[in-house]
Amino acid sequence: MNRLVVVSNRVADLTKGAQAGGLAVGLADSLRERGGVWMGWDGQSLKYEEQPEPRIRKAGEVTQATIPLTDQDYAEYYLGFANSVLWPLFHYRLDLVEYKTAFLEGYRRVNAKFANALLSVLRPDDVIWIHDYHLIPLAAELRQRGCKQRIGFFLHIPFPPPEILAAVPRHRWLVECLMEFDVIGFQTLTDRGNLQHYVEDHLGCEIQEDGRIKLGEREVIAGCYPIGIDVESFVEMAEKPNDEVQIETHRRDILGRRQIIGVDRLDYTKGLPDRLRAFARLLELYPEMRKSVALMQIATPTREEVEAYVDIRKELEALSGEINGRFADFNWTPVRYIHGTVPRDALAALYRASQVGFVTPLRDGMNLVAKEYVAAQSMDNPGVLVLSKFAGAAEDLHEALIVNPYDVDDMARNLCRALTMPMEERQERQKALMQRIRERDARHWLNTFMSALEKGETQETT
Ligand code: GDG
Repeated sequence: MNRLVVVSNRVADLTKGAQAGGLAVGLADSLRERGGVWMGWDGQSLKYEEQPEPRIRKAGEVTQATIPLTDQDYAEYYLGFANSVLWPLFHYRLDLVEYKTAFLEGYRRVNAKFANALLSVLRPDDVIWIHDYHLIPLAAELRQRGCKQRIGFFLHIPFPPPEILAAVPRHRWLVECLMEFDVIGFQTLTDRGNLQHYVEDHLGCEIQEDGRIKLGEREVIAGCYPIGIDVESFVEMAEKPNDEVQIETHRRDILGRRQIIGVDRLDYTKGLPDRLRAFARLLELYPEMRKSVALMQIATPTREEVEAYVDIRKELEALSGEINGRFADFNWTPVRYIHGTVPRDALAALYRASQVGFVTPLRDGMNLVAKEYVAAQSMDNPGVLVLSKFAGAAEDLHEALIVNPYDVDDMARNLCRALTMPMEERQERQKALMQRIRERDARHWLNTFMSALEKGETQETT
């Protein structure tokens, strides 16, 4: 087996259990198993003239190589092009895109730095797997430096339709950079279809019967590889008793109360304001639900230096205060809004202790929280997943209650349906969902992507 070299913007700390962010969780699970090299930014911004050598550390079977960036890189590449242009654009939020030429320059500069740093680590027979929207030009930079290795790319977030992509300057260049990879992986068929339409319309490419994209002499595999979780380790974690969560659950049981749970990075793509409104609507439409159900929303801080994230935080704090002000009683708080990070084992226990998992992104590549919620349920008395139709996970998890995250009444009705669903139906749905997430777990994701990258297999031929 060739050595696997993974590259992503940040490298997760593999010695720690708690990681917020789907990419870190998905990759850490996969790499721990196979071993290899993981390269990325170390999270520091320093002042330097000459690019420093990557810092090398071992964590079990994984060698981590990290580099610092400068303040200017951080502002232009990370906060700028990646998170103020590509992130909103790829989530169909043209209204939030803030494009500046300096951002694009910073993006190219940092991708060149990543390429230089990688050169000192690479061996000729490595296979390289690059992750996410921060590093789209990296294969092109590596090719310019003579790299002949096979290089794959996985996009963790959605890929927008051509009309949306075309709103950003240099969109054609971005897609041409993508075409320098040997394999491009997407979460869903919709995302893959969007790229295919773009390359047919704008680059005059041909899509072959087996799904390969032909651009002149080059052939690129574009496939759909939905990311999964390490189901067994999550089940184990959820089954382990957690004293603090158990005491809380016991108190709720005595009072005959149920809990709806939401867990997200505090991001405007996650549909949080309308989620809170839907919960308030539930209490309005079904007064019998008052005092018998509460919403726990964990919102993990993220990208706090980008203005749109400051706005969403303020909006949510105001909304949860408003709902509590309107409905709370001396012994019942309808919304528990937690702006912070919860340890992973407590999170698993909280999912298990909640009768509804409420996952309502406006647009999401996959959404691992949906899969974690399913993995954490007990077959004896499972909870119900209420899931947005715009999460990549909805392409797979049909037995969830699928909702429109823009329709507050639809979400409220489905919350009520979830809270009153008979046991037999809950068990049937849980069984089917569990089977699906087991079939498409983290290992399956890694294996299918790697067979395309190492053996050139397309899904149409497997
Ligand atoms: C991107 C794409 C795609 C969250 N809060 C805490 C915490 N988390 C963990 C969750 C989950 C992960 O972070 C979030 O993953 P998601 O998939 O839900 O969302 P993104 O961070 O936006 O991830 C997404 C993913 O990449 C993978 O490809 O699914 O569509 O946007 O694992 O549990 N973990 C802990 N404490 C928290 O407070 N320990």
